[in-house]
Amino acid sequence: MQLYKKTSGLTEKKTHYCPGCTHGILHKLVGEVLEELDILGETIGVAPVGCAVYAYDYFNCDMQQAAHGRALTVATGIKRVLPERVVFTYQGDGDLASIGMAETIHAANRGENITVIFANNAIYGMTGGQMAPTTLPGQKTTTSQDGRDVLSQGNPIPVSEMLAQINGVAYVERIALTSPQNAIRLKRSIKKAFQYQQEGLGFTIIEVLSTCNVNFRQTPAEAMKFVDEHMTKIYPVGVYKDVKKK
Ligand SMILES: Cc1ncc(C[n+]2csc(CCOP(=O)(O)OP(=O)(O)O)c2C)c(N)n1
Repeated sequence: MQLYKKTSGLTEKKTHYCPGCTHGILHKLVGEVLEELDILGETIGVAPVGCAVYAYDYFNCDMQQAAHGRALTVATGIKRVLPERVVFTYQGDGDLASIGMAETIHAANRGENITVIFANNAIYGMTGGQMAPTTLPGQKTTTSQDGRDVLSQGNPIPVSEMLAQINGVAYVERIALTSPQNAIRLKRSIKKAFQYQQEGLGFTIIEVLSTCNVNFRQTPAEAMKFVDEHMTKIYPVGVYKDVKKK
């Protein structure tokens, strides 16, 4: 009896992700949703700059690469030219909330009918673990070696809370990808976001609290615990906006 089958939503290419990193699991969940909704042939994804830069090699749908932070601008162009296509961006927190913050807020404010998969690992993973706008207070990174000091470096940016205030936004949820149960919940939410897009309801974003065990200088298990015990305190999980539940 076959219990598990690799999703056709991902290509056969082996990913380059570090052991313990959650990008791979997140790719798998998005791939499974695209397969289950039977939209692989009509979906266009936009890959970020960051650890997920090679997402264009992994998702088994049309993909476009954007410059760092510009994924939502590129996705806007694609969606407006091809409104019948399902369009998503896949972005890290440096990409979406630092260099790309203006693009993020304005795409949301315009109510672009796009789905955003936002991997928030509280750090710049690809470039060696520098502090991101999402780094936790006191968190040590290569550019905050004594821990993030909020007096000089500001507080972590709460992306989901901020975007939930914007009229053009249809659905915002934050989930921690730290257990099989949470992965099941996350997959349900990703599916809902794509379905809202299919219904033309507007901007949808799923913020995924993720691990970067290598740059956290932790084991994969410790990194999961860090997300559950520390990240979720600063970034509480939950649905921040759902236009269907007013
Ligand atoms: C215009 C520009 N500025 C800076 C960089 C360097 N850079 C590449 S990836 C990255 C950070 C990526 O971090 P994040 O988006 O959080 O993704 P992660 O790698 O953690 O998944 C930076 C600063 C770049 N490639 N282009």
